[in-house]
Amino acid sequence: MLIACIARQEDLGIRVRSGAAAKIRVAQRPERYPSVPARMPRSPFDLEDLPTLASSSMSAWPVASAFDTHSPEAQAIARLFCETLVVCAIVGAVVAGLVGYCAVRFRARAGEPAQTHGNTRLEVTWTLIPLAIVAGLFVRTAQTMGVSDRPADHEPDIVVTGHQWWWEARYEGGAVTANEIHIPVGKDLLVRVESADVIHDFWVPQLARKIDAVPGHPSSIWMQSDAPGTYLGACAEYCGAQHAWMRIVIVAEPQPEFDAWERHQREPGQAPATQAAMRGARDFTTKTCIECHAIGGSGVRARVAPDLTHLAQRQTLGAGVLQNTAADLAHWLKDPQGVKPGSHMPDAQLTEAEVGDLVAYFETLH
Ligand code: HEC
Ligand SMILES: [Cu+2]
Repeated sequence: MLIACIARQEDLGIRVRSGAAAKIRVAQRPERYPSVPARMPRSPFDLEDLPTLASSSMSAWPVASAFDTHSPEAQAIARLFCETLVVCAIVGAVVAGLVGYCAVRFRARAGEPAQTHGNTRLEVTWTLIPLAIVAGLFVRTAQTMGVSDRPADHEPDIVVTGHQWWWEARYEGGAVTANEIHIPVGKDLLVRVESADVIHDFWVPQLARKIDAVPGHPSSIWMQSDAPGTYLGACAEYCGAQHAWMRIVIVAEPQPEFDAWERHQREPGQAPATQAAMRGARDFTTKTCIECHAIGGSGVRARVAPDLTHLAQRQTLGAGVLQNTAADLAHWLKDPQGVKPGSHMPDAQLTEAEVGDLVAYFETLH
């Protein structure tokens, strides 16, 4: 199956490399596929076109494993999965064994075999055993849900909203951020998950269960982390062109550090200090950016795009497609549609100088 799958990908000209940081790379297209015109936006995986992506995108980050759990919720789910797998493996082995046994024991022989009609004891046995297995799994599932899926009992600590193709996070205290969500270690947080457009799915496998973000129907999950660290998640429900670049970074830190971070997030954006940054701040208000983006303290309240008030503190741009460096930021501003084709960030046709000024301004937004 796996080999067939890899063979198929090779057939399509996609080379698969192994290892933790495996990346899928589009190699030469076979003749029978029409070649893509040079100017057409391509996938971010097309590393030849976008050399800076190769080194900086989050595809180089190891994908989090659902078995490397860091919260009681995730641990309960992983344990239930393993138990179910073991039970199913035993059932599979027993059934395969019996099929093999019967195939040999009752194979075709000369003459008419003895005819039997029903065996009550056997039939009761093979009804009761599966019933007991299913009942057992039901009880374990209900117990697991008691840990991972408790009902909400207070107002959410964080409201996470899925957008095509990024995540907005609003904290109870008023802090707002995008794609990178800080949490205090060891605290069980109630997260309300909403959607601004289509169905997304918020999934940080190491910390919590999966939950759909359904438009008009908020859902809640409990999420916590037992150790400081960075936990990666992703959108787990196909939601359009850039579904693959809808990553989540959860930064779990000790309570005092989290409190300082949250307090800082509530502060207005830093005023530009240099000439370039001042020009950048002006461009931000004159080049349509303020129609979509908010920078706290500048009187702008737009909510359709990531809040940029403390952009410089975040690790990634475009929900993981780039890292937040000056070079990648310039790349994004120059060509958002080349970096993330289909993204709702329009190409503002900025000049080199405008891009430089905006980068200078954004770099001050700590
Ligand atoms: C029509 C709405 C819209 C306008 C206008 C707009 N943007 Fe955006 N911008 C977006 C969206 C949506 C995203 C998120 C894209 C994604 O990750 O898919 C984004 C992302 C960004 C990011 C990355 C933020 C992050 O945290 O990942 C920066 C920086 C940015 N825009 C700057 C600008 C600047 C500068 C302008 C003006 C020249 C501008 N934007 C104009 C919608 C807009
Ligand atoms: Cu998605």
